[in-house]
This record gives sequence, structure tokens and C-alpha cells, in this order.
Amino acid sequence: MNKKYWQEEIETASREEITALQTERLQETVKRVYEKVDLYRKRMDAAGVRPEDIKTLDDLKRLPFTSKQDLRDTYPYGMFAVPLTDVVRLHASSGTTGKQIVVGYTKHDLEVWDNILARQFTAAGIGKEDFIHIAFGYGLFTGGFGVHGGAQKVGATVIPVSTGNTERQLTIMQDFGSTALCCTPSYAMYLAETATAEGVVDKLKLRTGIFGAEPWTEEMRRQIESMLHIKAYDVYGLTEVMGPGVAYECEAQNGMHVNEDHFIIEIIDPETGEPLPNGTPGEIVYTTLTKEAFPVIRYRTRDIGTITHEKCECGRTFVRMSKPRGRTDDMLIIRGVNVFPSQIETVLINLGYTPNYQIIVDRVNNLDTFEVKVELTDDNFEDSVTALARREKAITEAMRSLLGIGPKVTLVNPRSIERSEGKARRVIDKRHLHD
Ligand code: DLL
Repeated sequence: MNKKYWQEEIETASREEITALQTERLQETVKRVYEKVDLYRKRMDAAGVRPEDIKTLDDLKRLPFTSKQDLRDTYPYGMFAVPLTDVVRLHASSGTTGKQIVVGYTKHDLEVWDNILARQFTAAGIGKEDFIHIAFGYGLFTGGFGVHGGAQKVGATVIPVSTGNTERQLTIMQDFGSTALCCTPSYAMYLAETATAEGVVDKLKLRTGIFGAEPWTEEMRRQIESMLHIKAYDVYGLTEVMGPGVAYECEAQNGMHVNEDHFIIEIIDPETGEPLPNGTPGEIVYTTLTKEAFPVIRYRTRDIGTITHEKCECGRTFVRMSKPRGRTDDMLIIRGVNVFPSQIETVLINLGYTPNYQIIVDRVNNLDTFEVKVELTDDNFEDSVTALARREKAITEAMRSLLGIGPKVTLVNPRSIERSEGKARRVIDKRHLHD
């Protein structure tokens, strides 16, 4: 019988206990970064705030924000808070745009990381008996090694496949008996489609999946669950803060618990930087509380989400963050209307399509054009022009009623939209190319 909690005492601690622990750890972190990292000292001096001014959690808002640009400006090691001799691992991320950033971990940081992933696996009912198939990249990306440590920690049998070679992934799953799959949701979808096409779904022993690293909707979750006959959990994280495991989903599948003994989450108005009340969507900001090598203070993630302190049926008391609905830099503004890829995905799945789509935005004669390519499946494939036109119109209308603007919809052949082994590229915005 697997454990219900990995570290019950802290995962179910009272709000008072969590606040006391966070306050103490925040004070230590702020003092440390002030002493060790030039950027934080200069920023805090400029803002007229000193480490001893941080008396309660409410004082957090007096501290300046940090951003990806800060990491780029201090590349490679300018924001490390320990001597490099204490750093035992580096990871990097290129993001979708711009120069890569690099982060580091001490031995203690890795222990923390293993434990928070062990919390995730345990919350998803995964333990010693499981064969954890890790199809996240093991390169400098945090996904592979991040979940790997936690998978070993719970005593499961780890299968570190990494990304790529879908046929081989399916063979390994069948031969080795993988029971839990870890990868991006878009790759899970691709594996599911391939397994279905080859008629091998019933030969798989999969029962659970832990997916993350990119936004995905509830509708996509249901689709993956029904195609692979598994329960699919969401895991959130980012390189700058740790990697996967900053927040983890429990059996309630209703938001992700933030590991509050290691991180503080805030939601701010992306325009004004002001904190927003619980339940109001805004930009997610994270502060680390125990990171030694690479602490971050008020890091602006650009992800958009909400938090709730409502009681969770699993008994965990950590605050929950919603599935991020996208990123501030993911949000398209098309003819003045805000459009998130997740909205498009919801409409498509509700109408019986797969989440294989591409949004193409351009500007012609100073007017934004908005096109969505949608893939047909073998089941709904039609070759009559009228039938296709009818389908395209129905999708356009459904999107218009949700978004306020209707895209030109083009239906394309099954399996013709490029698949991703990592994060899917759903948006092609050609407008900045002309600027
Ligand atoms: O994607 C870390 C990770 C690996 C998370 C494996 C989960 C599983 P980055 O490459 O730095 O790190 O990208 C971080 O990915 O700011 C979000 O925009 C997005 N993201 C990560 N998890 C989720 C999720 C890893 N569950 C960026 N839902 C973040 C939505 C997610 N978006």
C-alpha cells in the first residue's frame, strides 16, 4: 500500500505553522541574497529596503521584483548565492525566445527537489510498485532529471527514456511494463494517438501520468485520460524557481498545491505590480525560501493564474494554484481582442477535435489576420467540400461566440500538423517579423 502523503506533517500543517515557517525562511533568504548577490543588494538599496525591514510576510511586497532579463544580464553565474565549488548541478533553459539562462543547485537543493517530486508522485498514488517512464528531456532541461530524483526517492523503478523515438517509447512501455508516464501533455497526446493507431493501448500497463511544462486544458486532460485509460495529473514548475515540482496536483485534480515550505506564491496585476486578492487572475510571482545556490526573490513568471486557500479534500493545506491558462507573453492581441491558445483548445475539444491545432496570426494592410488550422481525425475525416465547409463554419462560429472574433478555420489532414516531443508550438505570430 503506497503512502497517502510523502511528508504528512508539513503537507497538512496549519496556516499558522506555515506562516511562521515562511516568515523565518523569508528573512533568512533576504539576508543571504543581500549579502551574496550584487543585483539584490543594489535593487534593495535603490528601493530603500533592508533585510531587517522584513518582519512579516506582508513585507514581501516591499521587495523589488526580478525578471528573466535579470538572469540574462547576469549570465552565467551573477545571481548564484554560493561559491561555485558548492554547486553540484547546472540546468539551463532557452525559453521560447532569446538567450539561455543557467541555474545551479547545491546538494541540499537537490535533496529538496527530490522530496517535492516525491510528494507529487505520492499524491498521484505512485510508489514502490510503479515503473516510472520518464519521457521528459534529460538535456539541460529540468524536466527529466527533476522528476527522476523524486521517482527514485519513492522507490519506484525508474525508466529514464528521455524524449524522442515514439516507436521505441511504445516498445519500452510494453516490454518493461511502464505504469506511470511523465512527459509534456502534448507528447502524451502524441503517444496516445500512435498507440491507438497501432492498436497497442490495451497492451500497456499504464495507469497514471504526470504531465506539465506547458499549458493544457481540462478538456485535453480528459482526452488523454480516456485514450490511455489513465489518471492524468498536472505538475508545474519553471527553471528559474527550481524546475518541475514547484506545485503538484493531488487526487482531487483541482488545482496544484504549492510547496509552501520552499516557495511563496503571489498573484499580481501585471500592469501595476500590485498584489491581487485570492481568486483574481493575475501574474504568478514566486519567491524561494530554501534554495541555496540560486535563490530568487519575487520572480515574475509571466504565467497567468489564480490561487485559493479553500480546503482541499485530500487534506493537504498548501495553497492551490489553478492551471495556468497561459502566459502574459502567450496572450495574443488580435484586432484588440485578447486571445489565449487555451481558449481555442477548449472550443476544439468540445467540438470533438483533437488538440492538434496551430494558430497563425499575421498583419495584412494594417489589419490582423487570424487563422486556425485544425486537424481532422480518422473518425471525422470527410472529403466532401461542402461537409468540410460546414465544419469549418461551425468552428469559426463557436470561437466567435467565445472570443468575440472569429478566425478563418482551415481543416487539414489527420497527422499533418507537426508533433512535438517536448513543448508544443501552437502559435505562429508573423506580425513581429514585419515590424
Ligand atoms: O517546464 C519545468 C517543468 C518540467 C515543469 C516538467 C513541469 C514538468 P521551463 O522550461 O523553464 O521549465 O518552463 C517553465 O513552462 O513558466 C509555464 O509557462 C510553463 N509550465 C510549466 N508547467 C506548466 C503547467 C519547465 N503544469 C514554463 N501548466 C512556466 C502550464 C506550465 N504551464
